[in-house]
Amino acid sequence: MEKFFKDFPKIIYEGPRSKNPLSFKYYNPEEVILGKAMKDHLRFAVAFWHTIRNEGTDPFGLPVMDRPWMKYSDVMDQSFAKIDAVFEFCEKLGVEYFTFHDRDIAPEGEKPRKSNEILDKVVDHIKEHMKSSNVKLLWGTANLTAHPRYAQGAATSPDANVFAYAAAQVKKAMEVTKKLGGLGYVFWGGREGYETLLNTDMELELNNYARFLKMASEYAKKIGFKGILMIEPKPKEPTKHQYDFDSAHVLGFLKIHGLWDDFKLNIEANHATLAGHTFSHELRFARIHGKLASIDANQGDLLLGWDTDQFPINIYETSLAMYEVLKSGGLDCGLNFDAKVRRSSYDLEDLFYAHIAAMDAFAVGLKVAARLLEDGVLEEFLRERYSSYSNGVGKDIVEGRIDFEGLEKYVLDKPSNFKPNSGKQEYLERVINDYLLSVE
Ligand code: XLS
Ligand code: CA
Ligand code: CA
Repeated sequence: MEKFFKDFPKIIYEGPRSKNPLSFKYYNPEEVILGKAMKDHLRFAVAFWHTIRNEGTDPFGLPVMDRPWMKYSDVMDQSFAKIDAVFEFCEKLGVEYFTFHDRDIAPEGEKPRKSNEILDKVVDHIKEHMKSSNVKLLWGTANLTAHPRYAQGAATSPDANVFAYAAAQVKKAMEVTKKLGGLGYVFWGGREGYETLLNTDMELELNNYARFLKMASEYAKKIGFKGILMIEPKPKEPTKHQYDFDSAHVLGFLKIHGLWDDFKLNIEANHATLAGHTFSHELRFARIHGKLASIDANQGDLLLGWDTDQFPINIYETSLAMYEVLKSGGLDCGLNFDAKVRRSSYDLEDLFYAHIAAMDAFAVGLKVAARLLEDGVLEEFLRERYSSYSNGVGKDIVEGRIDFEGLEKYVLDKPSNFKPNSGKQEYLERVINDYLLSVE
């Protein structure tokens, strides 16, 4: 078996003062934080489509990255080499999980039956690697966006034949995910949306989307898949409007269609900002509803209006993200680097630099969030800010013991110029900076 990363050392923790760019300064996998090893809090995953498949093409440019595992002319040889590459890369990096779409790992055949056979061969190759490796599957998914038959959607296609193709593809992808012991399965509705309402039966499409998801959830139960089924919100791109717009849309959709207990959420940072929210907002909304299952860890560029899928290096963001994760009691799955190196970062070593930077950024985030929680600074502030709901009229409101008439009576003879205490935003922002600046 060809070794693709033989020129690189195993990446290890060397501490903040190390000058070695191929080492972790903060990610110390076995270090225990709040009673759990860092690696178990974070459960990092390498995304197959970006790290292994991406060759740096964009709408204006040809491939620019020489990836030795892509050089094989025989498609099956290439598929096996890509699997060899992901295992070798994860092992070098000390990342224990990866994620994939069915079509990332295996090409499509001339009929779905043939596609399934090809996929099975590649899955057997993955299983072989898993026998001697620590590397596991975080989650699997099906690519329902690339093939021309999905140009107008998959489960929300105007054509019932396409619905059937998509169902068959997801059925197989779920079987394969189960076979590989995936912790979850992701549904991302990339083309489940519309370009114009003029040609769209929105009511039928939404109902069909719900029917599709119900069938998927029933099939998961039928085959005994124990992983978490997740929907990944994204507001737009490739379509103008996507039905799984953001956490709130998706959770509302699940409620309306009786799917609440069947799905949780996989939140991606870049999709949050595309929806006009912060990453923390999406995590918070998922978390307070008990629906935060996994994270696609990346970041966007606020000056660009599309999904740039950059490696997450902003420690302010990773700290607030890990705060939500800890408050949620951890993730069912983990942190998947749905991120790609920039087109001009075409060396193999850039793949290492990118992942190392991102892993360190989340390790810092974890440390900061753990200290914030231990010290209870934000909790204490919130307790104080909302204290009027713990007694008196506030308690009556919260416990449903008072109505409009009672509330009118309560305020009628109070001075009109009432004003609550200051929100102290700048004070809190400085507190966060203090924690960031004192991380070790
Ligand atoms: C695309 C999505 C996609 C999902 C998996 O924007 O992020 O990659 O994570 O289908
Ligand atoms: Ca994603
Ligand atoms: Ca994305």
